[in-house]
Amino acid sequence: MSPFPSALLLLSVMQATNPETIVNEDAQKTCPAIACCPGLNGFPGKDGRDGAKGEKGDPGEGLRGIQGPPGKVGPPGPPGLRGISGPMGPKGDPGKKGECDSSAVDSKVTSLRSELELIKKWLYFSLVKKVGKKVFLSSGEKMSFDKVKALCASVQASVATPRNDKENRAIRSTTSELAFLGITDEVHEGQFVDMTGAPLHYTNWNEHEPNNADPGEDCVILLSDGKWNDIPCSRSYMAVCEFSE
Ligand code: FUC
Ligand code: CA
Repeated sequence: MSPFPSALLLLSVMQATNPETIVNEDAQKTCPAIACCPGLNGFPGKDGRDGAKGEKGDPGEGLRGIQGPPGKVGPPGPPGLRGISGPMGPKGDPGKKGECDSSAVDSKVTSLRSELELIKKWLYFSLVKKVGKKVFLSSGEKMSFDKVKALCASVQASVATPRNDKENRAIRSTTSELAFLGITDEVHEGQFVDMTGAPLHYTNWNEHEPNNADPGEDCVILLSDGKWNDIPCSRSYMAVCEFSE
């Protein structure tokens, strides 16, 4: 606040308390008494309201404080990928010998064997043909040669392959349909072999066969009279498998 109003106030007070001692030439000329003097200034008013907030100042130049303590531990993440299997453990101790009645087991095995033999005899009545230790059985379904191979392999058998007239007739009698034999010349055209790749010692080709008439006649079927014809392997014929007893 300027000091001027305070000095003016002091002068005014002095004039008011002792008017005769104060020489004021202007006042004497124009106003003879106190009543003519200019009014006195009042006391300063109250402080005004706070002004608007100023802009953020520049960062201070003092030294930076030390780093605060670490924050709280966050929530656990999702589970990771399964790890690789560990090495195989050591072999375990031998188990204790089971307590069982061996004579009861023996008699059960004997009864199961005789029941199995009986069931085989029932099968031999029609579906299954047995020659020596070989058994031929038709699935009753027609399919490509690859599927016949897969089907026979799935029952631990192979595609029926006659080694003599008796076996050829047995295979023929398992079905009234034309059936694939386990014989092909897929590897070397004209060189028919069995399923192990061995050359044939027995054949029963029809007249003028094998003729590879349809290029790619690499498989063989058993005709209704028991003779053989080469045909394409992709065609569907009856599946007949052979089992060794
Ligand atoms: C004979 C056979 C062929 C085919 C054709 C219709 O030529 O050799 O394989 O079956 O007939
Ligand atoms: Ca042919």
